[in-house]
Amino acid sequence: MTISTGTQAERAAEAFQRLHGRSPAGVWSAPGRVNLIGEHTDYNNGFVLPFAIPHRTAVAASPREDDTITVATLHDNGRHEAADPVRIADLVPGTIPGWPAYPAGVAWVLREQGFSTGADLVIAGDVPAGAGLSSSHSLECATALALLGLAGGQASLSDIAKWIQQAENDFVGAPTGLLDQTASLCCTAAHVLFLDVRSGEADQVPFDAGKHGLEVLVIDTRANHSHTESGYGDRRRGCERAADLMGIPSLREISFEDLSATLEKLPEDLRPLVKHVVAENDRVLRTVELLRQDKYEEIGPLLSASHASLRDDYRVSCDELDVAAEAAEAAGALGARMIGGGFGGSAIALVRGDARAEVEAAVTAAFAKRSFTAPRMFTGVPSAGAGQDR
Ligand code: GAF
Repeated sequence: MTISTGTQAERAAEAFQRLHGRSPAGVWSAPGRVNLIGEHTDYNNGFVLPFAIPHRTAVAASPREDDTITVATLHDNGRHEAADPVRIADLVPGTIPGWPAYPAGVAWVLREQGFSTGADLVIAGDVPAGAGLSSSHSLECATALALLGLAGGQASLSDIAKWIQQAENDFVGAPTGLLDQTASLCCTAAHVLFLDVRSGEADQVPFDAGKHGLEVLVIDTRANHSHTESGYGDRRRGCERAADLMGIPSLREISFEDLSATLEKLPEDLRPLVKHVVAENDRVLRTVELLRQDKYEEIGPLLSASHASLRDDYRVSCDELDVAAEAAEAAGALGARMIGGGFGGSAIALVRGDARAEVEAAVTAAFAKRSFTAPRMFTGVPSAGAGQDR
């Protein structure tokens, strides 16, 4: 995986200096995430268990006198790409295509919240795009902190997360939940974040796989994914229809004990969706319990059960994700699963440190055998959440 020289904050600050001929007023950055378990549960008011990865997006920023936002992003080859400048007053949902929609959406939602500052923004990051590791949310979180910082605005992290969700849903047009931005904003090093989306309660659970001789191997399958396409929204609407039919606010209200009885009352096409969500919530609770008891190896089967459920019931996996999970397990991983929205992106495998090389080789060989693009792998180390770098 490419990691550019220097921290992303340094790269962003240097590029800002080059482009604008002055130092930025500040630099803010936010990480991508891995979700250990709890997939497609967030928009059902359920449980998630993410950690932040070391890969980050940094935004160097300075205020402007007018209400214009300029954005430039730095590529790995050192070149930059500038978006068309936009006036904050003119921002309208659905009108900006491609990556500039993310920072523009944040400026739009902050305007709606009463925080409006024209700004020059320069972005540098190493969260792989389209890899299901939340590169777009890391950009949105860093942008939100930068614009709020320039405006002198104060807001709680949970409010900022909800605003970013609104920007993503209404401005960008991706019907995503709260998992990614909450992870990027609230995760801390050496912990997984146990978030109950219904209550908003978040608990930092210590997570040190290394202490147990284990690693979370992240496998970027290089099969690109996108949440603006219909697969994600279809699943979300199916869940909402099931909750409506049951006369409940969300699928979170269904307990694991009541699952079988509930499924009988639902039309056949909705049953697999409900089964996945209710069982996945239960798997998150069991994972947290095992981690608290220091029984790390025992979470392996829960990860694999999550993958099977996402593949067979929720049907959001794809060949590359299945091959990654199967090859990792066949080579000795204790458990493996796709992460994020699916239809591409990344998987994780829980591996013993001494089996890592074998697992990596097996996944690489399985991909070559199927003529898939070679995967990229790195160890997922729970890292710091978003903040101001300078
Ligand atoms: C994507 C979305 F952005 C999240 O909100 C979440 O629904 C996830 O897919 C699936 O758990 O990352």
